[in-house]
Amino acid sequence: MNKLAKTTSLNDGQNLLSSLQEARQLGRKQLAVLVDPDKAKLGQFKRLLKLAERGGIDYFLVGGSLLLNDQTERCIRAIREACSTPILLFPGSPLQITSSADGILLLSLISGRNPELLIGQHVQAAPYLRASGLEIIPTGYILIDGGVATTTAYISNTQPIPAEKTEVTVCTALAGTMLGLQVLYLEAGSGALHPVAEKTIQAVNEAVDIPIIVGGGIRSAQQAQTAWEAGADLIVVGTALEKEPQLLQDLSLVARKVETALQSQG
Ligand code: 1GP
Repeated sequence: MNKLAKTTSLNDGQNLLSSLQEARQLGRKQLAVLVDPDKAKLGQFKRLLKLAERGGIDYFLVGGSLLLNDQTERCIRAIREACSTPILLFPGSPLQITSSADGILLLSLISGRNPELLIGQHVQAAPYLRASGLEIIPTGYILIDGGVATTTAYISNTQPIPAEKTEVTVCTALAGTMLGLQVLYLEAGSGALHPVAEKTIQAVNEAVDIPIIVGGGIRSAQQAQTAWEAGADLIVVGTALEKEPQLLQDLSLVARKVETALQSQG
C-alpha cells in the first residue's frame, strides 16, 4: 500500500463517522492521540510513531488552539510514513485546514457564546472544506473547566462550563444533538488538572446516543478506564503520550479490558 495514500476507507470501506458510530453501537473503546504539529520533530514523537506501527491507536488528531510553526503537513507526512492510522484534523483555526488529512472534526464550540466559533469561521472555511475532499465530522465541542486556565478558553474567548454544573453540560449536549451535530467532544483542555468528571460523562452518555469523545488531562490508564467505563467512546490523549509514549500499551490493554467487561454484562 502507498504509505502516503489517504486512509478514509478504513474498516471495510466505512468512513470515519461510521467507524465512530459503530464503535458506540458495539461498545468498542477507541483511542485517539492528539499530536501538536509544533512538537512533531521531537524524539518522543518518533518513539510514539514506532509504537503506533504495532497498532492500538484508532485515530491521530492533528492540530491545536495555537500553533507557532507551519508544521502540519510535515507532521501528517511523518504519521503516514509510520502507519496507516486515519488522521483527523482538530483545528484551532481555519488556517490549519489541509487536504492531506483524512477528515476533520468540524468543531462548533457550543459551550461558548462566541459567534465566530459557532458559525463565523465555518462560513469562511466552507469553500475550502468542500474543495479539500476531507470527510467532515460535525462535532459539538464542549469545553468544561478542568481546574486550570487553558489555551483553548483564552484563544476561543469563551468560558468553560463549570465542572460541577453537570446539568448545563447535559443540556448543551442535548441541544447539540438537536441541532444535528453528529459527535460530541467533552474537553477539559490540553494539560487540564482534572479530566472531565465521571459523573459528567455518565450523564451525557445517558442523555444522548451519538459518539462521545472525551479529552483533556487524561494522564493514566486508570483515568482512561474511568472515562471509557462512564460512557466515552473515544478518548483523546495528547500531553501524557508526548511525555511518555510507552503509556500507549497500557491504554490499549485497558481499552480491551473495558470492552470485555461490557460484553460480559451483555
Ligand atoms: C486537548 O483533549 C485534548 O484538546 C488532549 O488533552 O493534552 O491533556 O491529553 P491532553
